Amino acid sequence: MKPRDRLRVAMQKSGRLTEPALDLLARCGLTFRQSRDKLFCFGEGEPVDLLLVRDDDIPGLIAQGVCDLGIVGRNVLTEFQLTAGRDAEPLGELRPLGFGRCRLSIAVPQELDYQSPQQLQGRRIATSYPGLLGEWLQAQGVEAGVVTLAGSVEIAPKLGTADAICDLVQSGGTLVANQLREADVLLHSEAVLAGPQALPADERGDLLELLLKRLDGVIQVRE
Ligand code: PRT
Ligand code: ZN
Repeated sequence: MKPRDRLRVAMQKSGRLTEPALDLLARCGLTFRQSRDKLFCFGEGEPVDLLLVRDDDIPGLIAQGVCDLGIVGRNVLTEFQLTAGRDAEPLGELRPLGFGRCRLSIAVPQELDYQSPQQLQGRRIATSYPGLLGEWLQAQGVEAGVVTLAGSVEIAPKLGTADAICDLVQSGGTLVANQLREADVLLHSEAVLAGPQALPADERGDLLELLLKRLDGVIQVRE
């Protein structure tokens, strides 16, 4: 990658993390001129630009060096770290950001008397997080079939394509609406600032330090 003198931050274009992420950046004193295609936003005050993308693409964009930082759910970042392969640039969680809180949980049909993960032995579990689920099953010593679905995971038990699911839960309303209940928590998640483990060696390193300092100030005021 060529040395750059502007920092590029990837964030979700449209979704749960968009408004709180923009709000956080504004509190850090960053303002942006929105471009017409709304994919790239030029930073007006500081040399920090935004790339607006799908949340799932954020870790890959950082790993490829297209962006320097990203605001993304820990669930998406960790799944990338587990599934990207050994050659991918290792990413780190630079700061937890305190919004977008949820958990990645196993949920089972309401009538199932769930006592332990061992009851999942030989069952099929639908998820969009095969990496995180696979790691957890292995840690529990459970062998189960992992059915990877891109979305609408919660209807898999009703359709008969899975016996249980592993999905994000916030209020629990979606589970109740689908006659499921939360049985075990795999990961507590929130939005995080993700970045490479090593600071860029050009001006972006100084900018990143400045941004982290402001972020810490903003987060402290909130707490
Ligand atoms: O288009 P793009 O791919 O960018 O968006 P997306 O649809 O993949 O993501 P989005 O906006 O739904 O979520 C972005 C991030 O917000 C997630 O990766 C999580 O880190 C975080 N987050 C916080 C959540 C939730 N809460 C949440 N409740 N993401 C999803 N949900 C879904 C969940 O999948 C389930 O369908 O909401 C439902 C459960 O909510 P409750 O309140 O009924 O329990
Ligand atoms: Zn997504």
